[in-house]
Amino acid sequence: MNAPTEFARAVCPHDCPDTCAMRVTVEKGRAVKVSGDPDHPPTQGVLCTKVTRYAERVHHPKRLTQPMKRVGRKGEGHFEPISWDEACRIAAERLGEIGQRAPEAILPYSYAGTMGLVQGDSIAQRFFHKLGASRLERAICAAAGAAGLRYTFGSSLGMLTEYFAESEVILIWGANPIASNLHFWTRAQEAKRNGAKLIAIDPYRSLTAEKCHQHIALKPGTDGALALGMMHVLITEDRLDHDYIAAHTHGFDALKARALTYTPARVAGICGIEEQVVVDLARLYASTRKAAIRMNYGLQRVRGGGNAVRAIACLPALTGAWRERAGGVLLSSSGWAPVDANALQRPDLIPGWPQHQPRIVNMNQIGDALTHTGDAAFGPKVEAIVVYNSNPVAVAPESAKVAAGFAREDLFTIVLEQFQTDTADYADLLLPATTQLEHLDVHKSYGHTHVMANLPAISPVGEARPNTEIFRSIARAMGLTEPALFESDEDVAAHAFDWSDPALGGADWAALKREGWLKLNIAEAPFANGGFRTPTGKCEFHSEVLAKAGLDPLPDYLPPHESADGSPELAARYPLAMISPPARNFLNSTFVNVESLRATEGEPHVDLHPADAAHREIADGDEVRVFNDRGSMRARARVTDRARSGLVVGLSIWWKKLAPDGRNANEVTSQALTDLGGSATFYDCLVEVERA
Ligand SMILES: Nc1nc2c(c(=O)[nH]1)N[C@H]1C(S)=C(S)[C@@H](COP(=O)(O)OP(=O)(O)OC[C@H]3O[C@@H](n4cnc5c(=O)[nH]c(N)nc54)[C@H](O)[C@@H]3O)O[C@H]1N2
Ligand SMILES: Nc1nc2c(c(=O)[nH]1)N[C@H]1C(S)=C(S)[C@@H](COP(=O)(O)OP(=O)(O)OC[C@H]3O[C@@H](n4cnc5c(=O)[nH]c(N)nc54)[C@H](O)[C@@H]3O)O[C@H]1N2
Ligand code: SF4
Ligand SMILES: [Mo]
Repeated sequence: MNAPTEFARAVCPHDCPDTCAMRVTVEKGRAVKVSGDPDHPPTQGVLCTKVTRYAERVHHPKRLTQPMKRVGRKGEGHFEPISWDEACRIAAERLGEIGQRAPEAILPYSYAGTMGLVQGDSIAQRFFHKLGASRLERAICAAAGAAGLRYTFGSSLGMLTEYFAESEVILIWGANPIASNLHFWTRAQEAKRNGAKLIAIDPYRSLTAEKCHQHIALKPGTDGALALGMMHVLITEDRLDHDYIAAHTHGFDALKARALTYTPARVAGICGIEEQVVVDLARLYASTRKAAIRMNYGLQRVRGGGNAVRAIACLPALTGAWRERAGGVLLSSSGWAPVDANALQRPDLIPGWPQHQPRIVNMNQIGDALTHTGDAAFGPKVEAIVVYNSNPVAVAPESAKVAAGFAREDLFTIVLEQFQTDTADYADLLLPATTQLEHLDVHKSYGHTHVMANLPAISPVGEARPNTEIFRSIARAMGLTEPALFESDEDVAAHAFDWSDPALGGADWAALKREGWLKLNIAEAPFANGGFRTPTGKCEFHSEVLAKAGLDPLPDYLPPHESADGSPELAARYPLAMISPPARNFLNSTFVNVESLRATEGEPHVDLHPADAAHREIADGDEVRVFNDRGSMRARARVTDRARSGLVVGLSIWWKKLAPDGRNANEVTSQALTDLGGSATFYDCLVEVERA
């Protein structure tokens, strides 16, 4: 299957559903070219623009290549090089001392700089578990949606991407695949050429929405209501698959009673759209079983995000779309891969586990956590933070608080990074990490159903080390002897999956390494005959698990925290809803420092509707100030009807220090959480805009 190697085989490590297979051309020890593997079915030989530039990033002149310690004041970003021995000695001394006295005062902070299971979640977790450190709730992105799927299907499961090409109707819901899920877009276009109708549901006319047949520009955070309104039409017009409902769902009568309260007229009012749009959408959706929904995470970054995903996830079971491989819904496919999280992360290493459970800090509230002085409820003040695979000073909400926390002189901060990010500026110890071309890893995907192996293509640049090796080095310097901390990357990778799971078809790590990827065995129409992974084995419209937790067992619409319905007083002062979804040429805050990509994005912009601009005497191209009680940022106004009225859109996530005013959209976003899953609410944010 795979050609012999004049190239090395790698996997795109980024937090993107596509998890592309890459070919790396190496000359004299340098990666000179990275391209999409034509043999890998999901990749089809194509990488996105950003990652085509991966070699430029790997050999970028500003790569961190030596361990460094802080010389100036916190946050100034002045460092001097030291040896690895010295760096590990300092880290071991401080973490050792704090760990003896108050282990929970140590907090790891990480997210998806790499999606690799080895460099992401393995030795690092084992290390912090062994110390008894605080645990991090990794909920900055997808936790509300994951919870919505878990309560409805039992896990993050959905339609197989390839069959969207055969769908007749595709709802692209809270998703902007041209920017953030390119290989799905290819399938959607295939379907479009075959006559499928594409509908975007998005408050903003995104790059994707403008290429669909219809764009439904609802108010942000109102998707749950729209889904319930669709159900109202499906039920009152009897466009239901009664057999599927009887055999494979749980709680239809209760759901029906709930949905009947969401008349199209009521829903139209909540969503800010025409009543007929709700009716027509439901009718179109029910017109074929080859009706597919591609949700994405954009719709769940609001208070009601978990419920909205749950409501939408119920739709294919009502119409029986699951009977077709080209019908159903996909938000994440990650639950199909039999990852052995316990083997990777070893929670059993926690002293006193499971009776003793160290506290959990939600990463979305890192601003509050780092500025908390400690009390009985919170536990000890955070004295040390170790950041890897993340750039919280740029990406976490309510940035002023985050920066204030990191600026604490009494906080010991270690940052493992490839570049000197906004967060790295606050480090006491800044440790150089390898990139995907320099280390070994193993991947699942949340957009397709292959598992993949990434083998190093080049030696580490400078003195950079893989995350795993950095934690092993610190553990050694601390005198720890737990064997699990010193397992090789290869051994960790070999145990990343439960190889006895039938989805892996009897393969093993050696086979995965040899082949580069393996397609999981999953039925083409995975829920045609039920088989959901919930307690009832059915698609749970009504969830006993939620009921037992004292939560609403049925999906519902919850108004955003910050909206005229949710907080009228706030809405009177800050009438505009701001969303800050990803810019096409950045990947979260990664790539912002690659000059060619930053040049394409230009400078920070905010898009606002002509009526909202006129009202504020703002002209296209004016410099504006976006603000609320939490903070402010400056940007260049683009006056455009891409943004529906009442909406402000600031494509993100800029490095603060590369923005003209040293700020980004997270100055105004809030630390409030979603209904389910404790997720971030980046798109639940009221602001005002004025000419600067
Ligand atoms: N180029 C690029 N690709 C990326 C990323 C990147 O930064 N850049 N980030 C990666 C990551 S980490 C993730 S999580 C995904 C994110 O990508 P997606 O999951 O697609 O999510 P977003 O881009 O946050 O939002 C998608 C769309 O939802 C819209 N939206 C915002 N609020 C609402 C709402 O309340 N309702 C509805 N219906 N729509 C809403 C936005 O306007 C946006 O057009 O992409 C990944 N891929
Ligand atoms: N306003 C606003 N804020 C948002 C969002 C939004 O849409 N709007 N999106 C949110 C979402 S969906 C997400 S997922 C988060 C993303 O937040 P993060 O996961 O923090 O993502 P990045 O900003 O890409 O930062 C990842 C960092 O990891 C580093 N890195 C990559 N590989 C490695 C490695 O192997 N080792 C080490 N040590 N470092 C590595 C990269 O250099 C990069 O600086 O941001 C969230 N923040
Ligand atoms: S960021 Fe996504 S689309 Fe781009 S190469 Fe990586 S996996 Fe593929
Ligand atoms: Mo994300």
